[in-house]
Amino acid sequence: MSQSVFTPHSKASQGSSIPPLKIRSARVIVTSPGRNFVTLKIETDQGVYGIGDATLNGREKSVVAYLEDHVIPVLIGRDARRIEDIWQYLYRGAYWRRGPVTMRAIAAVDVALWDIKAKALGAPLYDLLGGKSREGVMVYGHANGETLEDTLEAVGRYIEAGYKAVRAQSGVPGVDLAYGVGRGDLYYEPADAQLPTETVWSTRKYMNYLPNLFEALRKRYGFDVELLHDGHHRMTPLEAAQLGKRLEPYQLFWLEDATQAENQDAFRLIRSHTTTPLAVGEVFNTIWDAKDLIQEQLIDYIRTSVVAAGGLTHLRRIADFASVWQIKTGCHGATDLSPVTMGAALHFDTWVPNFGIQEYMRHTAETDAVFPHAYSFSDGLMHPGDGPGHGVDLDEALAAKYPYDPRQLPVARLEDGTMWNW
Ligand code: EZ4
Ligand code: CO
Repeated sequence: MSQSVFTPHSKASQGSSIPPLKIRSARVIVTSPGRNFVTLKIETDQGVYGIGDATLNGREKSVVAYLEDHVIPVLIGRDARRIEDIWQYLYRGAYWRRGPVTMRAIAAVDVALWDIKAKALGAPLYDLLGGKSREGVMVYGHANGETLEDTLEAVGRYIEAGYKAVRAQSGVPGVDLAYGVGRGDLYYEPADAQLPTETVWSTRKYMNYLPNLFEALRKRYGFDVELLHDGHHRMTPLEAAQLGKRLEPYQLFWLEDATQAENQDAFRLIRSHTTTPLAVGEVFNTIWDAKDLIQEQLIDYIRTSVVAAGGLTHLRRIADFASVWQIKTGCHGATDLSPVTMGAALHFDTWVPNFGIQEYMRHTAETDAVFPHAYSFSDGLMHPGDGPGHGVDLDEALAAKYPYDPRQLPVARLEDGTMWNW
């Protein structure tokens, strides 16, 4: 490490409004209050600390190793104020760029550093990003049911609870364990077993059924509520185009992950056949995954989250790039993203000019207790809180009572046994 670049008391740092904040320690805490979360805590010599989320559902320990073996050793002694430089160091300096493990590790550091800087300034994180652009963050909840009637009722409960937007997923007749259908009403959690649960999928049965669900939803609840749906990468591009067309009368807010997203070109075909708005990107981890989708305006919402895409430093770069084509944000917010990511995302959403919507799946009471947080929900909107930092903490003593519980996400096969996209 070059002293001239990283001396905490260098001349360049004098006169700054924040005193130097030398990173004294960084630790990874794994806890499982209902599901697994990986959290990074960075402490400075000034006593200010920051918290970042590094959870990668079903692959938690790989990020723990990446952080402990390769990231934490190079953080010690650095000036926590230099968020951008540390981001560039971790991204460029690794040589092996991108990927879900690397970018989640970088995200955890980045979010913890933004938390530290905001706390040191005594400001809510949204003020560092550029201040409030709105009074509240519109979120969508997850309604699901085994049958069409169950799903209709579940959507009704969200509307009654004040939600302005609801994602509807339903069991499909003839398909066991369709994506998005929980065993309890509130806490859908797909990572359910030590070895992946095998599910069987039929796109034909799904496509025959889904338009009936949205027809029934519009009949019962009208057109004021926003309705969303997640295809979870199951359709081919042409099937997705057909489904998008058939859903047009029901005016969805978006159809998410209509097809697998590795090949950005595939969305050109879908786009050329349907005006149903398209959202994609919860599995993306850098701007490069979405570059063509954005600059060819093949999507309407970019789903990439703070934890997946290297933290706030990179996510805001994606959002700014998307804004040129009037593409809005729609951050992933499933329960496998910890309350730390939820808090950071709500500060981002409060600032980002091209905000679209934020996914919000409620965490269990045990998770909420382990991660005390300032954010709150009222009348369909969420608020990040106005205290310093991102407003989410970790109760380490309580976290220690919930040891790691290895679980993996399911897999999907077609009816003839062919491996498919879960
Ligand atoms: O399946 O986060 O839109 N939300 C989703 C999620 C994902 C999980 C995977 O860990 O698609 O429910
Ligand atoms: Co999704």
